[in-house]
Amino acid sequence: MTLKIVVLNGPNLNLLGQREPGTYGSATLADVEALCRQTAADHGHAAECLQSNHEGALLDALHAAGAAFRTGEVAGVVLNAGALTHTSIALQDAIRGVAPMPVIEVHISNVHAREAFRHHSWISPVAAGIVIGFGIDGYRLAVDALARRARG
Ligand code: CA2
Repeated sequence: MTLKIVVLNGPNLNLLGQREPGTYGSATLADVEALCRQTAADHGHAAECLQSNHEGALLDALHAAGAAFRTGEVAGVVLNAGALTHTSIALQDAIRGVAPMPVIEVHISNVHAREAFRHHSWISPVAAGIVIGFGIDGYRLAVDALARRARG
């Protein structure tokens, strides 16, 4: 059965590939989304991708994914919440609110090798898994993990 894998990217990730290549690499958001679509397709699934610079849009997308998870249409969510990772209790509440839908937290850079304010995540305690520091390949690993998990 074809399932949807929802890929959510938060604030400023639309700038990928345009600035700070030393930290985030040279791939663009379009490259990330193409990688997710291809990885999902390799498993017979479909990636649905959204990037937003607005916290509320990410909350709405999580709620919508949770409703579709309950009807068996969605396998789970890959979430790179950007800097909201370090600030947003609302995102933690939303992920709790859609449990048991699996949400995999992704970070392109190794946040633990960076500034101390990036070391804490409000998402990690409620994430099904965390992929950190593998560049954009982390998205492939996360989509792959959700597809394998859905297989049971
Ligand atoms: O490493 C990651 O994926 C981050 O989630 C990226 C966030 C950062 O705040 C987190 O601590 C770690 C930043 C996303 C902004 O991306 C940019 C890309 C290119 C140029 C400027 C920002």
